[in-house]
Amino acid sequence: MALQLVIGNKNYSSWSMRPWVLMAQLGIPFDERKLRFDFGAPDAVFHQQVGAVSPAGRVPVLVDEGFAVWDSLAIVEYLHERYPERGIWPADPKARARARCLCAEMHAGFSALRSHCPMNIEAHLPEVGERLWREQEAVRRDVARIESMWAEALAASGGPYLFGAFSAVDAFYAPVCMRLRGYALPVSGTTRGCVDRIAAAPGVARWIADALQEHDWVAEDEPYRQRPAKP
Ligand SMILES: N[C@@H](CCC(=O)N[C@@H](CS)C(=O)NCC(=O)O)C(=O)O
Repeated sequence: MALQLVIGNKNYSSWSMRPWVLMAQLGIPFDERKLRFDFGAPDAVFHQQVGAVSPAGRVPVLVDEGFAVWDSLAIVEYLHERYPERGIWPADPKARARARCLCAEMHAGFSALRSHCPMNIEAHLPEVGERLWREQEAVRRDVARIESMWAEALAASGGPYLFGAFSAVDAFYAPVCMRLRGYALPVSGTTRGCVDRIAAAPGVARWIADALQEHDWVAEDEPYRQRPAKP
C-alpha cells in the first residue's frame, strides 16, 4: 500500500509543502490527501478530519498502512529510514549533521518571517514586503541569518542546491523561497539564485503549479489581501 500524505491547502500550507516537495522531487511514491483549511467556517471540518488521522491535529501527516507520523521533521526522518538510498540527507556525516542543524533551525525558528510573511504562493505583495522590511527589524534579522547560512552551505557544497543534490534542507526552505519571492524581500544575488533553483526543481515546481490552480480563498490566511488575484 502506498504511503499517504495528508496536507492542507497548497497555496497556504508551508509545513505541508516540505515533505510533499521532498517526496515528489526524490521520486518517493505517495498518495496525496488534501484537507481544506476551513477553520473560519461555522461547519468547519478540517480539525475533525485531521483529528481522525493524527492526535496532534495538524498537517502534514504521513500515513503508512494506518500508522501516522505527524510533524514535518519526524516525517522526513521516517522517510530517510525507509528510503536510505534516496539522498534525503547528505551522505557525508558532517554535511548530514549540518543539514539537520539547518532544518532544525527552520523548524524551531524564524518566527518573525513566518508570522509577518505567511506563505501565499499566489499573492504578489511587494509593497507589503517593503513596509515590513522598513518596520520589522526581526524580519530583517531572520532573512540575514538565512542568507548567511545559505551562503555558507552553498560555498561548502558547491551547489546547485544547498547541500549539492536536492535534499531535505531544500525542501525545508522551499516555503522561505516562496516568501522571499512573494514579498519581494531584498536579498543578495546568491540568495536569489538559490531561490530560483529551488523553485525550479521539478517537485517544487509541481507544488507551485498546483497552488496556482487552487483558487481557494481562506480569509484566515489572508492578512494582506481583500480579494483573490484574477484567475
Ligand atoms: N511543527 C508542525 C507544524 C504543523 C502546522 O502548524 N501545520 C498547520 C498548517 S501549515 C496546521 O495544521 N494548522 C492547523 C491548526 O493550527 O489548527 C510540523 O512541522 O509539521
